[in-house]
Amino acid sequence: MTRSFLSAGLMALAIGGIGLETGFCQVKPLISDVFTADPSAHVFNGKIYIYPSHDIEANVPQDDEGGHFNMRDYHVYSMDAIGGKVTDHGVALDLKDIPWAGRQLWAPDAAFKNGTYYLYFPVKDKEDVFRIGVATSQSPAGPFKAEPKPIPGSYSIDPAVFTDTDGQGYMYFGGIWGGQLQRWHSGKYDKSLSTDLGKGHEREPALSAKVAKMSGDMLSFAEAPRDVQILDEHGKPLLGGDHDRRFFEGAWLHKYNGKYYFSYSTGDTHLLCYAESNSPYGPFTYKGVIMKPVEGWTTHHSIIEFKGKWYIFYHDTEISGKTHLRNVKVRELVRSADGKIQTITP
Ligand code: FUB
Repeated sequence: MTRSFLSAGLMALAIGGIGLETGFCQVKPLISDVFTADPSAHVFNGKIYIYPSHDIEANVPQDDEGGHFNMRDYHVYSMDAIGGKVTDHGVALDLKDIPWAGRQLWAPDAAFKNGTYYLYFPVKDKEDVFRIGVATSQSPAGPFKAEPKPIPGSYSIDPAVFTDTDGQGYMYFGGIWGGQLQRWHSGKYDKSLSTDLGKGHEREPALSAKVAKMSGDMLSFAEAPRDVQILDEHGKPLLGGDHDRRFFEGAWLHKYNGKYYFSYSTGDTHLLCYAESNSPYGPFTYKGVIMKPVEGWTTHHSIIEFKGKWYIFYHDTEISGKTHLRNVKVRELVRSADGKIQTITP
């Protein structure tokens, strides 16, 4: 349950290495008694809360759609300090308590508004279509109670809810391949469409993550989801064949010095990248790689500010060596004076 997370001396060197690529820092898993992944971190009431996926060995054979990621509940974790004790608050939400859910509780996120905490989660419904649900609690640690239906108009995976400085919430979501985003091409779910990487569409604009403004009660979308467009250095949309830069899954949004930073995983090329905009809706301009590939197929992260420093939470497969049994980690995110994020080599 409790781990200190790094080899302090080495990490201090890495943190001090502004302007250099970090690559020599040994970061330990934050949690080692269960497998955890996709960590969405937030600061609530002066503490860090982590909302990860809870990986289990469900003995489902690996398939192309991620059937082996067959998770059944969520735990919430908290920390008073980076490097301090990690507290497991127990089961925050169980699949059996979500009336509309079928299988596969994937990467969640959380938000707070007007005294209520919200847990957002993707799960396949009883027709095996990913939808995004929401559950509420009076405590950031849960337990959370799921709403009886998924968020109307929601689909695909990996919700990330960003609350702007004016209090307005936005949900970023979507994931290609196992996340089913390709099947929503027409606005309706089309099972006959392949979920692969869009062969034959390499020269077309890449599939986008989605963003929607949240309603005042944070339980629904206030508008139809829009595309999160990512442009290259010439102002042209990234193409489907640009596998090192285009969006795949695992969206996150943070604000730094008045600018919006959209970050995401490139999936099959295993990078965490980021793009910048003056608006939460984008368009975002591609800026670079935040983290090179970790051990394991998936890579997924969140970024928070805590006590004046910025941190990236992410996962790898250090403990198990298996792609569906992951462990979360944290390390400092370093920027140069112009806001550029330094690439991390895990
Ligand atoms: O944990 C299941 C899926 O793997 C997540 O939803 C993706 O982001 C990837 O990390």
